[in-house]
Amino acid sequence: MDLNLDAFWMPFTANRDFKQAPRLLSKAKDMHYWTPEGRQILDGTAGLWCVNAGHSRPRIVEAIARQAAEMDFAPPFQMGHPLAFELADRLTRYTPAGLNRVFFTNSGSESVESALKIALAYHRLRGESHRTRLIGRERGYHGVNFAGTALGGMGPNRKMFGSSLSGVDHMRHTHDLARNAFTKGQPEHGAELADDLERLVALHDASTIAAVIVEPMAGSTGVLLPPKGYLQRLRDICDKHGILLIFDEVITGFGRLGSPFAAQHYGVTPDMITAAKGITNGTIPMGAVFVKQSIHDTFMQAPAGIELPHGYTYSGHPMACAAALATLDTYDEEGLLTRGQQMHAKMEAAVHSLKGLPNVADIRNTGLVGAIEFAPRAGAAPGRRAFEVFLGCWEEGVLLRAAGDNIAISPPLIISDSQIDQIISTLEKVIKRVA
Ligand code: PXG
Repeated sequence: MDLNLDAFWMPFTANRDFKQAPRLLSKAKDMHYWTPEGRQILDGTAGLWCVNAGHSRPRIVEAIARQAAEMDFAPPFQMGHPLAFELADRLTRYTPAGLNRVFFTNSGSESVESALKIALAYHRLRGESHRTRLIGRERGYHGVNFAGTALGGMGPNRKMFGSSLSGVDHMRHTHDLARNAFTKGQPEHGAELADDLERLVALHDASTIAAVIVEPMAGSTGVLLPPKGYLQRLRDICDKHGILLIFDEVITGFGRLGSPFAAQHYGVTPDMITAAKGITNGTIPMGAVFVKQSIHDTFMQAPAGIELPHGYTYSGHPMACAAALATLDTYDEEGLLTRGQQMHAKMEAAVHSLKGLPNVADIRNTGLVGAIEFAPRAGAAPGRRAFEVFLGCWEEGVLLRAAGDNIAISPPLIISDSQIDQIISTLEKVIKRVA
């Protein structure tokens, strides 16, 4: 193929390495991708944790095409179009009770920024404008905009960008190989790490803290499940001190764990949920913040006028709304938002069968998610071994994702038993080969 690769500065990519040996995808259907040369690749990552119903599903394709012809765009400020209202209303059938107000964005990063701004504005409207501090957690990922970068807990993503945002602090992460390695499902140990929030309250005073944001299950840093009791303890501490709790469900939303949201899966209800990715099955960029009605109502009691000076040109874009409604129809028709529960045992047995292979330091799983953690290779760059496993699987026709020293498995929720077996047998072969 005669393709000049120079101009496109690729995101989160080792551009020079990639352009030496490109990995290109040009077609997709259901569980598979194809390369421009026609090689078939099994999608073990649902694109990038977003194509939950599988690729190029007819209902969604048709809805997008129909909407593009019907009305391509409508201005979202001081104007509206019916699909955005229909979609917001429909989404509240899936969110935890009480989180029934919806603010639309175009990505996970924008959902995070929007939720944090809503938190600050909420406290201000209640006469608590001193609550400006925001708390994240080590090994968290909240996208790439300034607040998300500051609140995230991945060193390499932060170090290039100066101090980014002041008034931010972090709790410790919950990953504890010494106590929890090779746990199936939620780890037993670590609920007490939620008490880090009490320590931060003691340090900064609760009256300065606006919100805490955590991923209920951390995805990008290698699938870190919450220890049993941890999320409830965070909820209790937030309640005690008037701090808003935000669950970043950009990855866990829309069925990844076997419930519509991780909040339901773990039985803990936050004050806001940030979402994106699976909302449109990855087809048209869209994100959303699901907000407790009581928070929203605080804004509606303010003096008349624009209640929240925030929003995007493409908030509630008609094509994204059409794609999302068709996506929800597909999820419903095929029971995909709870399929992770039925597939959990199969997935668990499959990934844990890799225990004992060379350099496998930990294996984790929940719903249709798995992770294999490798011991770092002495003297090599961090994550090198996992990256070589990723490359090896790609050569063998399976797309997985390297995240630091981990390989993450997050297939479309339509995956079959035999396709799970294909992922595992490919991994077994490649792990044995990569020393
Ligand atoms: N929050 C969370 C929890 C995420 O996982 C974002 C925010 C940002 O979303 P956008 O749409 O702005 O990219 C994400 C994104 C990986 C991987 O390999 C995960 C994400 C993005 C890219 C790679 O795990 N999640």
